[in-house]
Amino acid sequence: MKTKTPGASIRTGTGADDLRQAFLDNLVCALGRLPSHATSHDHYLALALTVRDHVMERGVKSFERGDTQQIRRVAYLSAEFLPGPHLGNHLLNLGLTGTADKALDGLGIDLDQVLAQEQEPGLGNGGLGRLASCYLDSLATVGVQSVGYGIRYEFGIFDQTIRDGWQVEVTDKWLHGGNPWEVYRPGAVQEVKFGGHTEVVTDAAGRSRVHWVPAIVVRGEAYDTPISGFDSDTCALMRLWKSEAVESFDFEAFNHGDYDRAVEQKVASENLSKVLYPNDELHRGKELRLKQQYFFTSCALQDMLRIQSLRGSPPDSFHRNWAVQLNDTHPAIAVAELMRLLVDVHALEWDAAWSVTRATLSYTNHTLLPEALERWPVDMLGGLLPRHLEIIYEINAHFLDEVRAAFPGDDERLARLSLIDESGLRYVRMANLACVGSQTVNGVAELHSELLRQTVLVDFAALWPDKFTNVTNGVTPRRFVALANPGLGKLLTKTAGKSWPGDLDKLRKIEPHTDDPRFRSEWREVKLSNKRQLAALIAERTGIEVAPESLFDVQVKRIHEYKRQHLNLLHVLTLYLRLKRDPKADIPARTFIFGGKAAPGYFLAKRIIRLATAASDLINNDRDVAGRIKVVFFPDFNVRNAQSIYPAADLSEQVSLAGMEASGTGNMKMSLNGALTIGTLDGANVEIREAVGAENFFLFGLNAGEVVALKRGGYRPRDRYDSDPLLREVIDFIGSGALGGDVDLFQPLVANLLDHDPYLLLADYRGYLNAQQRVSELWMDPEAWTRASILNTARMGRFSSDRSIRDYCQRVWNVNIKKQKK
Ligand code: 6GP
Repeated sequence: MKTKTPGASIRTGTGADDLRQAFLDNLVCALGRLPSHATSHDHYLALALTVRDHVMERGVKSFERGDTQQIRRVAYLSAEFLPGPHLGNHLLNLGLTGTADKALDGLGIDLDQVLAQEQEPGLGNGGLGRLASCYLDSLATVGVQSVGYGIRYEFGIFDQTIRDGWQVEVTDKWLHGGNPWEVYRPGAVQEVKFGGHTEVVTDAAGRSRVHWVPAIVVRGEAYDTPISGFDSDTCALMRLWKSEAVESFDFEAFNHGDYDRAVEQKVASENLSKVLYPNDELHRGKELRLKQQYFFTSCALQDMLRIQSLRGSPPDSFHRNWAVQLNDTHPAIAVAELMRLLVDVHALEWDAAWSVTRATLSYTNHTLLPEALERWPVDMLGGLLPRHLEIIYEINAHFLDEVRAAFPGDDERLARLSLIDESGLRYVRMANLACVGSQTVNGVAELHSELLRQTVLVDFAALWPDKFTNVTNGVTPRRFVALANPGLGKLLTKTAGKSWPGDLDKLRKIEPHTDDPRFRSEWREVKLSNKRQLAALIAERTGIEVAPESLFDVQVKRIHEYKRQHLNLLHVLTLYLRLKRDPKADIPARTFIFGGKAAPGYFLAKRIIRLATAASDLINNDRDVAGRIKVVFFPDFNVRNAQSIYPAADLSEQVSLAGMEASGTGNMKMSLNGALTIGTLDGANVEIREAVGAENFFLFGLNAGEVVALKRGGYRPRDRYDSDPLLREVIDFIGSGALGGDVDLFQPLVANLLDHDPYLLLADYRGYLNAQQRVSELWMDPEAWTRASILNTARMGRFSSDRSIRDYCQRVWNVNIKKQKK
């Protein structure tokens, strides 16, 4: 019998008394804790369970609506998610922050202390995973039915500590204190096969079918985390898969006393979802990584088929039930897996299945870095997924026929487009597979999408120009402004009304106040207060005292040569040397703040961290500098720490070499919080500069075209060094042993810059110094600086992830947005 979900239940009353009662009930009944004995962590768990009830209720109702209305749902397949702490964000979205504060206050409990207890799920490396989480937030907010499918890694990204100036990786333990947000779904278990061989069999209708006889089968168990939307009755679901053995142990081996073998299978199966791979080169060609990708992709597609069959919808209408987004190529095996499920399991004919597949999938590319383009050795893929290799070959055969028809006699083009790289050891090219199997292909900023069409995917763009589009990234203003920067949030609400978090173009309304001296001074007050808070946190985490009145110059992101943290450090050290030479130099006080993790196996990135910490030690303790510049390496940059750092930034460093950063999203978060950007024409910087106005952005450096031309013409970094005394001085200083006390320490960095400089730091050095000089000059005029800061925030509305999601709905998913108000 079908029953309707009930209305508001007694557990989800929204008054302070209701919340307090539910909180106490959870403390006692769900956690078994006496209020008098409960710790802050118990309080966190009890409040989380209380808030979860509210989110769940909305989730169930919105899911039911999706079923009755047969709405096309969006499935966002992503190997990474970085949601950040949930509790504060849910309270904000539900409009319950004040109520919860009051409810706890009545019990003598401090909400902030409770919020501080949450361990964030670090299930991603950086930009790509955080974007996935911003998108779930926005999907829920704009009212799109959606599921984010991924992996429930037992160990996420490592925690970073700094010891003797070096990054030390510490195991992440996000699940140790229990995870109150997730719900295990026994009804959604899936089986995933690996290895073995295929056979041709005759089915009941007398047709031949391919049957895959696997060597092993693994269970995928679903864990659901609801993601609330801002002022919305729709919830998104993050459904993460955990791998388990089908059988706990092998009884036969057990009975023969072979205990190791008895549990071998179990251990191997569970290893699948054990750990997130850091995004360095080491994962290339790692079999376990391919297993992870197939594991979650297969679980997701099988789950989608299961859900649609509950709606009574047949497999050949899969594309009408689901729009599936491939977040980079990590889930690209979906192309072959969906074909396998439709043809082998659900008995569709090849052509029909292919139409369905292509009408379902779309692919987003997130990087042009050649080393990040995934390809799997044919033998490895065929060994793990024998049926998929057959399917890939068949897709390729059809596809290459199409290419031959379009470009007769062009064998080189054929070789480039082929799903199989045959130039040496044979590989399956995952980006090619994703392009062929998708309806739409997009990059993540205008420049990036353009470069995709001109370089990495140029042959696909020639073949199918209409397949290509752009969706510029966005960020959620809920977490990154309203939650992270309540001071600014209040001022924005006072000036622009309360709807801005759900309608970010409303920020335009503050623009007329730009020249109001009172508004400016309130604006400065908010920033200063954020900087005081960050200064306190910096003192707590690093022992370094910084002046809140100084210019906070911030570069926080993954450490990578192309992002050029070392260019920033060249500037820092140039300033330092200038101050040493000329203690009276007119340099306004600055605090340089760095943060970010280096992939554990990335040698030069780790040296760059060491250079930052060495500069920090030297400069902060030099009496001649007397605190005029300070350098901080803020350890363990993650979502929670980011929320403390972005609101305090005056200057946002976005200095990647043009053509390398697909989009960037930290650039958006800081500008939205009133920081001015110093940056190159790279990724979304181009569009941010257009939006905020060129006069409110410090531009420098080569553009993408000039980079290509310079490299083609034979770039010689040593010539730059020879011809620029300032540059020579700073590079010699780094190599001198004055930093870190060891002459050899930075030789690899110096040699890299002088002999290769693949990211053209030396070419951009002068332009960067000049732009930094302009920064200092503007900073010395606080009124002008404040004006530019206000305009940055006012004009960033289009970088809300809500806009990105609307773009996807229109250009990619063909999904209507009907926001239902509560
Ligand atoms: C990142 C890009 O480097 C960054 O520019 C972009 O903003 C972000 O994706 C979101 O689109 N890429 C990755 O993190 C990655 O792993 C394979 O790409």
